[in-house]
Amino acid sequence: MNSIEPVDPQADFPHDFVWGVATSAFQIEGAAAEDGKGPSIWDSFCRRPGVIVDASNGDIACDHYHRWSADLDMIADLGVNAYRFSVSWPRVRPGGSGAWNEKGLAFYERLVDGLLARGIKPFLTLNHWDLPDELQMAGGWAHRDTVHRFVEYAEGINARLGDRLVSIATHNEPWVMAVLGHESGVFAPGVQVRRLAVQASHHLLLSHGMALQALRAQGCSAQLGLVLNLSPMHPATDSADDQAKARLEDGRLVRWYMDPLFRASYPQDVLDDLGSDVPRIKPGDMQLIATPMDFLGVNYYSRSVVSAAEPWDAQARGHEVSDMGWEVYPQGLTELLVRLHQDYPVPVLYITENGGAFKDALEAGQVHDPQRVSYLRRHIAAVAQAMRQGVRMGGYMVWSLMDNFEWASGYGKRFGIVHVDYETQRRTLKDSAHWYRDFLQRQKARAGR
Ligand code: IFM
Repeated sequence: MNSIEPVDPQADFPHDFVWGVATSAFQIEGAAAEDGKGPSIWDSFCRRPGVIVDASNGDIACDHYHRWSADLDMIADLGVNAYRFSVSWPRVRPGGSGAWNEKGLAFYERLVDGLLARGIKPFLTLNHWDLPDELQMAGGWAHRDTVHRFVEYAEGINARLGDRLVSIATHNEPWVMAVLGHESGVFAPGVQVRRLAVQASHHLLLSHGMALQALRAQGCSAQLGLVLNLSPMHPATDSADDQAKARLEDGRLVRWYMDPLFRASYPQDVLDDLGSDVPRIKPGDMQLIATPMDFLGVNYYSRSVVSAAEPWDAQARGHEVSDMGWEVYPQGLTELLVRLHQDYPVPVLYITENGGAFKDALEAGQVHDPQRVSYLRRHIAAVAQAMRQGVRMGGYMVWSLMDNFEWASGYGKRFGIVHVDYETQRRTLKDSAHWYRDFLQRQKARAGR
């Protein structure tokens, strides 16, 4: 089956399903050194020659720090009932420890209150990659002290905003921070030491579990969870080599996170493969990591195809791909969700990110992006299909609300359903935004019947 095109995916969604759009602080806020914000590892990383394709940075981005109110109006206009955003840790606690920055906290307070005033549920992520630089200088996520700094940060945000939040996710995509940040080094902090990547992943998971316990001890009423980037891992052929490699890659991407969170242990095959790079784990760590969550967020973009011989190129094989070169494979989302549901005692699942970068252009005030419309429609249908197979889903969020800083790819890759002209900061709803709004309107009409 190559595509999922049900006539009416809406029929499957309950009236209280959460529909949202998502962003992250570093990718949209700008105001990199304003109102007391400290530098993050991404501010520093962007200054290294050659690491960002277009040599850009997050200094201005979408200027959301100044345009937040109009942006919230735009979000409300889409008809979504939720907005997923992240807090910039160095904006609220510039050095990662020590003094808090009142102006930074006040910004997020305005944002949360602004969402509530517009009837939109705030879904907050604490860590979407922009660690305070000062903590990196002390060892960053590879250093156990950062776990304790993160717990303090989580407590501070909860004390200030927790009573008004619907959901708090501790981390966004720990695999990315660990592997791309510390093993391949293509993302901040740009380290290339596998042992440190593995240790960083353990500390991210540990800090997640400890933060959950700390927030619950504070009486936090928001739903608490974590967001993982997950994909089905398919062997390129039936050969034993391809199958073995796919199994190991599944271990590194999926089971390395799901097993500790839901079984309090790391997968043995991955530990065996790591040899002397296994993480240092203290007694009690695994139980802390497995602290029960209220929800699990899943970010899905594509499947992975694994070949022992050479990298598998979807485009060269004639498959539909996005501008990132990622295969468009909606049925992989159903497969992934059903597998999580069958293999683990998962709580309610949210699609916290799903979307595509496609080349699009602003012409005569319009942006026609049929590929993105098709991508979203087919992936929403894939979620509906997983629900029909018994998976408990709480919501779906489009990545992303608007074009933004796509990390090492700079500003060239556009994921938004809203186009951003970076010269003027003018926002224009793409066809996909109109499509999503119409879809949500029909959804509301159904619920009202
Ligand atoms: O832009 C990113 C986001 O920050 C995290 N998940 C994947 C997106 C697309 O690459």
